[in-house]
Amino acid sequence: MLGWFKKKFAKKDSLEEPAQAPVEEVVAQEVVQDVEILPDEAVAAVEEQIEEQIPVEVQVEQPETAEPKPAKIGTEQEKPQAPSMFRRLQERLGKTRNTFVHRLDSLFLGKKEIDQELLDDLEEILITADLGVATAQELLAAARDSVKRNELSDPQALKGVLRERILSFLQESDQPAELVLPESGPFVVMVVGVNGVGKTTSIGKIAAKFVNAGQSVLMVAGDTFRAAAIDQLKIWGDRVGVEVVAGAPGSDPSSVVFDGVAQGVAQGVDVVLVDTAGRLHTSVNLMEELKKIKRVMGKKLETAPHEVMLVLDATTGQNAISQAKFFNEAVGVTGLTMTKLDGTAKGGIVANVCRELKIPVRFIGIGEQVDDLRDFDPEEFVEALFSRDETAEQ
Ligand SMILES: Nc1nc2c(ncn2[C@@H]2O[C@H](COP(=O)(O)OP(=O)(O)OP(=O)(O)O)[C@@H](O)[C@H]2O)c(=O)[nH]1
Ligand SMILES: [Mg+2]
Repeated sequence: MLGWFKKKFAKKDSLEEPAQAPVEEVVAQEVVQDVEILPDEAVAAVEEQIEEQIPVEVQVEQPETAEPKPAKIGTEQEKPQAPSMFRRLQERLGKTRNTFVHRLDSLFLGKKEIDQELLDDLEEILITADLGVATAQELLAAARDSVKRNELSDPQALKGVLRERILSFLQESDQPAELVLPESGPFVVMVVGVNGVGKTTSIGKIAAKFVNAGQSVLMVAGDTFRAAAIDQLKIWGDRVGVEVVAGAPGSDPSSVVFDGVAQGVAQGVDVVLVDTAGRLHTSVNLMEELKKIKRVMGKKLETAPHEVMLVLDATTGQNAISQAKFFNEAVGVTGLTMTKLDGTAKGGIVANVCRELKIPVRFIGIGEQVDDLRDFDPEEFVEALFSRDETAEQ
């Protein structure tokens, strides 16, 4: 099943070819510089719960794939010869493919039967790919079962079993789009997550998706903690042609969000995307602030937010699970965006997150360009992970 974006909004055309990418180097640099170290005293509640698990330093690993020079939106610049969307996904998942699927292939190569040694090696590969211990055990149990029941003797067939199981984990957390989208009025998405995971960038990319699909969008700069955070969202607003509601740096985020939702309702926009801080002043509890923001937007529009989207950085591996549990407890997470899958060999975390949390993954980030945020499609994801390279080249 497809997520709400692809089901309801995506124009068919926009799924075939990537939109023009407006990421300007100067902005990318600014964003990188803008990432700060999480102060020890800050986000006290987060630290209490997931101490030593939050990434204290954001490492922006550059994808290895050479990218065509991005074009700006609204310019006549020729579109680069983009590889197919699927091929690109496959390329960007390259690190995970190398440490997971390619290792599986080497493991099975020349093996005629499934023995204990093979299962032990398999376990190690599954855990290295960050599928998580429990998920890995479940996959192994499924494999052992099949072997016991004599359904499996060929190691290559075992790969098929793993693939099916992983797909079922990804599909388990999926849900119909209708459960999320409002019957009328703006669709309000509150975006949360610890610092540096890619909230603001993802909001910009999601805004671009809606704009491409012909929807009217408003973005709200609910991260008032740093002036640079407001500027960053405004830059995205300029790029994708979307208005940004912002207050003065240091102003009360809840009141900015209230005003933003009010403006969205008054203007009758289709979508309101609310950015929030990943950290706050030392004296302020982030989770309490987020709860307040959520409450306050509900005062303006009773059903809002329709989606509390947690952004998780795939490079943080298993910490993503703890973060999700913590945010879920505080503000009730209804959808996930997994960013930076291009920068990690641990892409198995997506399956682990789906299995552990049962919260649907809406989008995956596979790079820094505007079209590098992909609607999450479990079947496409599994296919991109498991298929042979030459399949993509056909
Ligand atoms: N390679 C890669 N980089 C990404 C992806 N998503 C976001 N980034 C980069 O991650 C960095 C942090 O992104 P932001 O959007 O500023 O993160 P944030 O969560 O808003 O951070 P705070 O506002 O500080 O809490 C930026 O350099 C982004 O370009 C992705 O999918 N892949
Ligand atoms: Mg931000």
